[in-house]
Amino acid sequence: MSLKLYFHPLSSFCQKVLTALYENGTAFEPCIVNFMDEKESADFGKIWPIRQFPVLRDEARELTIPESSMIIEHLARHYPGKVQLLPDDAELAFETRLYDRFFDLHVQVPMQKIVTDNFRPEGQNDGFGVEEAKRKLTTAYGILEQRLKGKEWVTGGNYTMADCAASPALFYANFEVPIDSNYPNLSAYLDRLMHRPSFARAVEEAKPYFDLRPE
Ligand SMILES: N[C@@H](CCC(=O)N[C@@H](CS)C(=O)NCC(=O)O)C(=O)O
Repeated sequence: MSLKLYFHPLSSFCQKVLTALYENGTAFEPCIVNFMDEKESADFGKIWPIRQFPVLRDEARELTIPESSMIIEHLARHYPGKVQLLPDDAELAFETRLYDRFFDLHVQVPMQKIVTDNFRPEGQNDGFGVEEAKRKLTTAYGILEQRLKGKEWVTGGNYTMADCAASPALFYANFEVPIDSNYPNLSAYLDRLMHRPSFARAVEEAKPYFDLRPE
């Protein structure tokens, strides 16, 4: 098989890429990496020394691609399917990248800050940073609430890479700062994302690992 994905089912950035793969039924070999296992972690470090997943290996092109957005762009270009994850139209492609960046940098990053604080050694937590991250999430929700008015997907009528980015970002962020009745457009959007079969499948596959998440 030409494509190999190094990932973990619980990881939000990995779920973003899994959602893109499932959208178009793209065949790939799943390679789950367990960072708790020293050897698996060291072996993965030989593939991508930064040691962050997801990473895609395209054997046919002899390419190793890190970064979730770059992986999805690669899939869109070389393994296209019925769902155009990156639109041909230059303006729509720009908006897709813009909102993909927005979800990664302004939702995923603060969400990760809050979640990973739970794994810090005792006495080394960063309460100030966590509160700041919660404020950033609230600001991001406000922007998205306006943006999503009258829109099915974040760039309009078509589902794109930006919606793949939104899915795990909002799914996990909602546990940290609830997307409540102050955000009717955003919560309806999250509901649509959750019911999209591609992301629903990624969540289902993550469920066996949910007890690894902090309470
Ligand atoms: N910018 C990267 C972020 C990837 C990322 O943060 N991955 C996390 C899992 S969700 C990870 O590998 N964390 C382990 C670490 O940073 O040591 C992307 O878009 O792929």
